[in-house]
Amino acid sequence: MSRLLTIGAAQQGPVAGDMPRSAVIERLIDLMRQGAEAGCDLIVFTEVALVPFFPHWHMTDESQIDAYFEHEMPSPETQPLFDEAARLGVGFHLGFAELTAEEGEIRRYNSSVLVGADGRIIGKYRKIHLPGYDRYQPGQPFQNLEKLYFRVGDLGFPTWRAFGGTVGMMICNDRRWPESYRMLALRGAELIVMGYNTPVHNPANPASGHLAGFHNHLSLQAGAYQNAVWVVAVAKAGVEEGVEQIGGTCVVAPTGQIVAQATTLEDELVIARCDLDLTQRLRRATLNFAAHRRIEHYDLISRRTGFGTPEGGDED
Ligand code: ING
Repeated sequence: MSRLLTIGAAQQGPVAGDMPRSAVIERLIDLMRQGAEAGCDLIVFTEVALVPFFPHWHMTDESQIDAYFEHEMPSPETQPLFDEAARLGVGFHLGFAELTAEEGEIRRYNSSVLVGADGRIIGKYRKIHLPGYDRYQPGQPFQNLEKLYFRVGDLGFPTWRAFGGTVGMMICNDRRWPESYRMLALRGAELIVMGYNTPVHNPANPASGHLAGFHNHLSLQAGAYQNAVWVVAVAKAGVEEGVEQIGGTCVVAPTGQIVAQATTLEDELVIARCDLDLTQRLRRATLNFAAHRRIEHYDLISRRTGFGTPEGGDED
């Protein structure tokens, strides 16, 4: 029996700095309606979907910074998206900048929520791998100040039973770290959903711009194949507030194959029918962790030679 899930990866074009949240929500509702008409069970929106990716510029005024955060989810401004999901009977994933008061202090995270077809929140994730810097970088064409504006996520890599399978989330830079996929796979994830804001130009490695799209798909395909998991990754694409971002929104099968991908840098719905049972077939064969994976043997060599030194290498 196949557990088929029709997923809409809702790539988003740029969000202009003066675009009100209500206008962005209208764009998301339009993409959600397209998906519902096409029979989608789940719509995946991108990272920090409601505002421009503000870590790309330096701010010091706290009220200016906090205007980019959601102080509650849903809020009166985002509630229409939740209401439309319930009306259409479609679940969704949404990335947003989260501002919360916890343990007597204000905390800010790069977060995402998974929402059921009834419009109720199933789970939340907070981005763990924050790239970039915690202070202004002089001389750069744009910044990446996620370490300045966000705290490291404190929820780990949870998974939830939802949409007929087991679902997990990660966010953007998490996809470049194999541990993100492995932790979710070890917790049973059959589907991983995420958004990303990825500039073409990486100021930290200026010679890599032509590889931005390749490294995006490489990370996603490797993670999907090496963990036998469906991966849906959604871009905020195009030139947003002067920063050119890659598109490449795609759905990757547990075999590592890209089964659907975006062709534009604008709002574009990419649809794929995903058989969640394919993950189980692969995990009973090549990727059978119990039968083939031997973590108790991985560090035998390094224990003999000292961690990180080649076998027979001279101890310092
Ligand atoms: N953006 C980028 C990403 O990981 C980046 C940051 C770009 C890191 C290019 C390394 C190379 O896709 C976010 N938001 O994490």
